[in-house]
Amino acid sequence: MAEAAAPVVGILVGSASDLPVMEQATAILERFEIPHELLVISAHRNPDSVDEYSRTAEERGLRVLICGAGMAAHLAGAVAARTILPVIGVPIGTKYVGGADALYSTVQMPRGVPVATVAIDGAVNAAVRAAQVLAATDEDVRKRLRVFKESLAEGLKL
Ligand code: RP5
Repeated sequence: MAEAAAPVVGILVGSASDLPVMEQATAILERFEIPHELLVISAHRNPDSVDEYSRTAEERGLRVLICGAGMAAHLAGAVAARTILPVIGVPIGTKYVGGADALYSTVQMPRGVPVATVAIDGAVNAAVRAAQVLAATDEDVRKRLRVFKESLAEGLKL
């Protein structure tokens, strides 16, 4: 049996309660046939694991990281502080303050440490953005993005 390809996109979520949103990102990556992994790992509850994951992500072959968290959403920023890989942040909307807490926590990064932040609950766009990053050096992903774009014009429901 052929071995599964090593993941090039890492999806991190701050809590299992974020999974219903963040699994939309895995669905898009599967559509683009991009090998990925998904971990529940919290900047606040598992800080040492976040540290280890972020510092070793590049040498393990990961090329883009997507981080989704809600409320005091520090996951994407904590990861971005520890890697040169591009980090895409997904602020998760919770029942409090309409998700503005997570949006501001994710997007308001200091100079030199960017987190490319999508809309509240924007896991689909995070995955599309990750595919666009990989497409810079992967013609197959470029082709799939073109097909995806055409299917949007034809009314694809996401
Ligand atoms: C954040 O707090 C998580 O990302 C989640 O969105 C929110 C609530 O987490 P739980 O208390 O449901 O685990 O850290």
